[in-house]
This record gives sequence, C-alpha cells and structure tokens, in this order.
Amino acid sequence: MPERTGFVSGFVSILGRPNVGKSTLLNALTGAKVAIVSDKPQTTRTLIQGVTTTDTEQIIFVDTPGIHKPDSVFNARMMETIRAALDERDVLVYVVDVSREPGAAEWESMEVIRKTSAPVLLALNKIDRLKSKAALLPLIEQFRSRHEFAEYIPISALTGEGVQELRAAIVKRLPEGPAYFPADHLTDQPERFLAAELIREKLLAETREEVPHSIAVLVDEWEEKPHVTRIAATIYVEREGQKAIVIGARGSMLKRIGTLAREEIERLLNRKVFLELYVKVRPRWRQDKQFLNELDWRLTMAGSE
Ligand SMILES: Nc1nc2c(ncn2[C@@H]2O[C@H](COP(=O)(O)OP(=O)(O)OP(=O)(O)O)[C@@H](O)[C@H]2O)c(=O)[nH]1
Ligand SMILES: [Mg+2]
Repeated sequence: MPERTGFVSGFVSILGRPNVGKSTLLNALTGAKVAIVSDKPQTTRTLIQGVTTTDTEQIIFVDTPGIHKPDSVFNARMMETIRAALDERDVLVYVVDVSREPGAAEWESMEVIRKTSAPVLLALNKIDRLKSKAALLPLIEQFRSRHEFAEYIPISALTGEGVQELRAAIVKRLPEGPAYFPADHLTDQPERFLAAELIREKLLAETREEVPHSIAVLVDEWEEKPHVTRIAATIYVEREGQKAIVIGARGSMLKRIGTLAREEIERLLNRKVFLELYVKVRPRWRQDKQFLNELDWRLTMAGSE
C-alpha cells in the first residue's frame, strides 16, 4: 500500500444475515442512532446511510437488509437493495453472530461477497455472549475455510468492544480522497422517514410472530407549529387481528407505542412533538408494488422533484 499523507475517504457496506447486529454496529460506528434495531429478523428494509467524519477521514457506511431467501415482492426488493450496496465499495464488512452456529444459510448468504473485488472484513459480532473467547478460533477457521477474508475481527456492537479495531482496519484500506459530505452530515434519511422508523421500532419491540413483518409505517402529516411539531402517522397491518393487537385492550398498546416513539422523536428533532397514530388494514401490502413505492423514501423524493 502506498504511503498516505492526506485525508482518506470511502464507502463501506455492512452485510450479513438478518439479526446478526448490522444496524447496532452502524450505530456504534457512527455514535448516533441512524438505524433502528430489534430482536426480530428483517428489521432493516432499505439501505441506511451513516457517515462519520474526523480530521483525517470520512467513512460513508451503508447498512443493508439481512440477506435471506425472498418470499414476497417486498423481500425480493430488499435483496435487490443489497446488490446495490455492493457496487463501487472500498471495503465490505460481513457480520456474523458468534453466539449461533453457522450453517447452510450462512454459507449461502456469503455468496454475495464472493462477487465483489473489494476487501471484505469478517466482523465476528456478539462476543459478549461467549463464555470463553477460545471458541472464536475454531469459528474463524470455519469461515476461513470457505472464504479468505481480509481480516477477522471479534467485536461486540452492543458493548463497543473491538469496534475501534474494526474501524482502524477499515480506515487502513481507504484511498486518499475528499470529504463527500460536510463534517456534521450524519445520514441521508429524511426526518419523516426517521420518525416512521422509530415508530416501527417500538412496534417491533412489542409484537411477535408474523406481526412485525406485517407492519409498515408512513408519516402522513408533518406540521411545524410555534412550540411543537405535529406528526400524524399511519401504521399499516395486513389483517384485522393484527390491527387489534397493535391497538391493544382499550387502546393501551397504541398509547404505549405512541409515548415511546414520541419521546424518541423529540430527542431526534430536539423539539416538542405531538404524535397522532392511526392503524389501517392493508391486506397483502408486501405484494403491492405501488404501496412498496410509497414506502420507499428514495422513490418518493425522486418523484416529488
Ligand atoms: N448480546 C449482543 N446482542 C447484540 C449485539 N449486536 C446486536 N445485538 C442484538 O441483536 C439483535 C439484532 O440487532 P440488529 O442490529 O437489529 O441486527 P441486524 O443485523 O441489523 O438485523 P436486520 O436488520 O433484521 O438484518 C438486537 O436485539 C440487538 O440488540 C452484540 O454485540 N451483543
Ligand atoms: Mg438491521
């Protein structure tokens, strides 16, 4: 590698199976909450940008939906999204969960990284869950025997252990280049989308089985008043039974979700928020291309120009 004296910058995608901790890692690397996190697989549904800038470097991270076999139009779109995150990257970070034995699904999902020429770092995440770090060596060998990664780095996205080492391994591989964004730029996500995501995060934490996958949230109204921002959002579900779950007994669930989401949106905007939530049934929305377009802020923004 040539001696580098100047500012370095580059694009880094974070990939891996659902639920391994990619979004938690993005938040740890950027020191901010740019992506929502949950214990349910397929939490992330789109590319999430998170930028970190120091005096010497700028890294543009892109968090991706977990790699899985698509079973709907919606999931097929998520997988297309992942392919978009592979083009012209300087470094890839492939994340695995060390608290789970890797299997066929893991090896299949690794096919994605074989097609790229960028160096791939293996982030062995959730080491805080291991009783002994001795278990890491055989695991690393299992991965190495299937793919020669540029580096193998044990981390805990949750506690922060190893995250600086991972960052250093990334920076080492970045080319000299300019800052693409101002130093305070954190993400490209519009506030409306971030607010909808925070509402969805609270819903994911409170629901189980098929309900989390059936939930979509859209912000309908956003009004800046003198002392408060008024936000109206609709929670879409696929069936009446799911609507009843989301509303809860005498509206208790919806009220709890509303309070939790409002508090976090207030922290995000640094402003008082008045949040109105509605619940609607929209059968089979995951197969509905037009609705999927409405959910995709990158498409809606392009359309509004
Ligand atoms: N113990 C432990 N849990 C973690 C760690 N990193 C993430 N988690 C948990 O793992 C779960 C999944 O985390 P996410 O960051 O949402 O995972 P993801 O890979 O982005 O998942 P998808 O978006 O569904 O693909 C959450 O419950 C996290 O709190 C870690 O280092 N240690
Ligand atoms: Mg995620």
